[in-house]
Formats: sequence, C-alpha cells, structure tokens
Amino acid sequence: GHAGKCVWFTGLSGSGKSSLANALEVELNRRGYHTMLLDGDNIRHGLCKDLGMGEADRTENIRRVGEVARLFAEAGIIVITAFISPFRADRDAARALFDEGDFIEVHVDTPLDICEQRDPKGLYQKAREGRIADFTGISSPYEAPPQAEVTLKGAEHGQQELLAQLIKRVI
Ligand code: GGZ
Repeated sequence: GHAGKCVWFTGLSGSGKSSLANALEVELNRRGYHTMLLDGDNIRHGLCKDLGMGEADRTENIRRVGEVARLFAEAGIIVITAFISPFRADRDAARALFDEGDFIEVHVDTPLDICEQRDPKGLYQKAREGRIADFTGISSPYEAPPQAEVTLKGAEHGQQELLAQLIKRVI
C-alpha cells in the first residue's frame, strides 16, 4: 500500500498513550486519512484474549499486534497502536516488519511517579498491594526506547501541545 504506516505508541500504564492515540486518530480522520487504532480494547478482548501479562505472553501480544498492523498498513491505512509494549526487542521485531520510515515509534515518556499518582483505574494501588502480579513499572520492567522517532513528555505539556508535536512527525 502506498500511504500505509504504523504509529507505534509505547509507555507505562497511565502515561497517556491511549488518549493521545485516540486524539491522533480523530485529527488524522479530520484531515481525511483512513486509520485503524489497535489497543487493548479491541485486541486483548479478542485476538489476544488467551494471553496474560507475563513476559512471554506480552511478547506474543506484541508480535500479533505487529503482524495485524502490517496487514492494515499494506492496505494503505495509517495504523495506530497503543500498548505498553515494554520490551525493546519486541518493539524492534514489530519495526522490522515495516519499510524504513513507515514505523514511527512514539514514546509517551511520563514518569512512573506521575502515572502512579494519576492511577485512573486503581491498578498501581492494587499492584503495590500485591493484588496484581507482573505490573509494569512496579513488578515487571519497562525498557524505554533509546531512539524513538518521537518522545512526548506526558507530564510537561497538555494534550493539545503533545498532539501538535506528534502530528508534524506523523504526516
Ligand atoms: C501492566 C496491566 C497489567 C499488568 C492489566 N501490567 O492502563 P491500562 O490498564 O488501561 O493499560 C494496561 C493494559 C496493558 O496491556 P497491554 O496489552 O498494553 O500490555 S503489553 O503491551 O505489555 O502486552 C493496564 C492493564 O492492561 N493491565 N494488568 N500486569 N498493565
């Protein structure tokens, strides 16, 4: 496909990647681009509902997301993915499915303490209490990307500013 590409968000739970991914999709649609947003809501409840949060299952989750993203991109669609994708090797494997320049890694770089303060779903509290195992940032690692195409400082700017930084790197 000619215009297909993948905008790959990565970041902690509560970093803001889902709302930024949604805002990006709305803005791209407003500009006439055909998009597909892949996130936990449409992937982990369906294609990946057999997978948990251990390291091997996250790797498999991200592998499937990468393959699906490639299929949509081949059809000319701008695919936006919003998963923690904590492991560098897994993100790099997804990147390897795309032509150079067609994979835009977006690190939503919000400090852990801010994500934990936000705790919109109470998951960090549960993780601290030991009621969720393998929680990213608490009891499971997050490997930040050393060379993301875009790094968004999620605690330092509002969503409109972050979206403006993003859009000029995507199209
Ligand atoms: C991290 C977890 C966990 C554990 C459930 N660790 O903020 P959310 O709630 O809405 O998004 C998180 C989501 C993470 O799923 P991903 O598919 O993005 O993860 S990965 O890319 O690593 O495969 C969080 C919720 O699921 N959640 N348990 N243990 N986040």
